[in-house]
Amino acid sequence: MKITIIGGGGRVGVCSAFALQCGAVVSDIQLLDANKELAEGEALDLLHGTAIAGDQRIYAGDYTRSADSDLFLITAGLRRKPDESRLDLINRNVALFVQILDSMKSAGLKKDAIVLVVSNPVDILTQLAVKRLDLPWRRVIGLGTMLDSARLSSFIAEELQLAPTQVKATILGEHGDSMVPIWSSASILGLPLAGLPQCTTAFQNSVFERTRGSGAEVIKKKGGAGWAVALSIRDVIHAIALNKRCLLPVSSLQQGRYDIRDICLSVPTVLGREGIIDQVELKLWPKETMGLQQSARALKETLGSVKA
Ligand code: 2OP
Repeated sequence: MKITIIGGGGRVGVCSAFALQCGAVVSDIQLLDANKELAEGEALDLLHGTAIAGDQRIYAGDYTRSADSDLFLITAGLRRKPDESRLDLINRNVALFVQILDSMKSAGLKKDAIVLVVSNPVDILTQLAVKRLDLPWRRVIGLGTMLDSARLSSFIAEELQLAPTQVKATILGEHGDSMVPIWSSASILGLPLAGLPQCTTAFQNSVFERTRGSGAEVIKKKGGAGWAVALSIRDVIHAIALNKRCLLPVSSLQQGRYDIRDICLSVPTVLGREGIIDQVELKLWPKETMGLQQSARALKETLGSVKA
């Protein structure tokens, strides 16, 4: 499976390339970046490790070499300033994102190509991609709340001194301020997390607030996310490459689950080789469903102000 990373010279793009190299599932990783020299340097550095990591082809390229890509990973974009919300970022990123989509189209895409959007605000840009790429909505996916769910699970494990891989806490909705923690299904060893005495409402609120603010926290401390977002991206790409049919909280154009439609946000979504197989309306607490619908309203309001 050939992956072309648009923004491949940037932090998220490079970390994703490294995560995919270590995962040794995809066959080709092409780095595209406005800074050609940087993309070439990163591709060279990664190439040096192919004799150790696995038999993959890793190279810097350009749009003319991307028409045969099975999956386009779009990580290019300007980063938020620490005090800037993702949605504020939108107008600074829309022009760049539209240019990327148009370059992909003019270079040509395979009819079964899949696009994974990471650039922020990811839900809005995913919707833009559906609109402009003339691809079936099932082939355009946003990273959505994958990273938020990983952050929440990791913070819970750290605070409660549990094994992080055994903590399953999901966030749905917007990858942004209106994201919704799904405590009704949070579990450890498949058992309700709420059963732990330390997992009080106060604990839940504080660990969620930390999660919601951690994108900005990482930006403030080191300029932007890289490692955990790359692992989230790797999991989505491997779910597609290996036709896993697993359920992930990724963003896509809603078709009516939870009574939400015509906006991109994250609901439980079955992923396989053809992209989105299904969106699943798993039962939530009433306040969680309302939170999801509020998230949809917030995103629709913003979408209305986007000039593209
Ligand atoms: C974050 O939350 C990159 O949007 C991503 O850090």
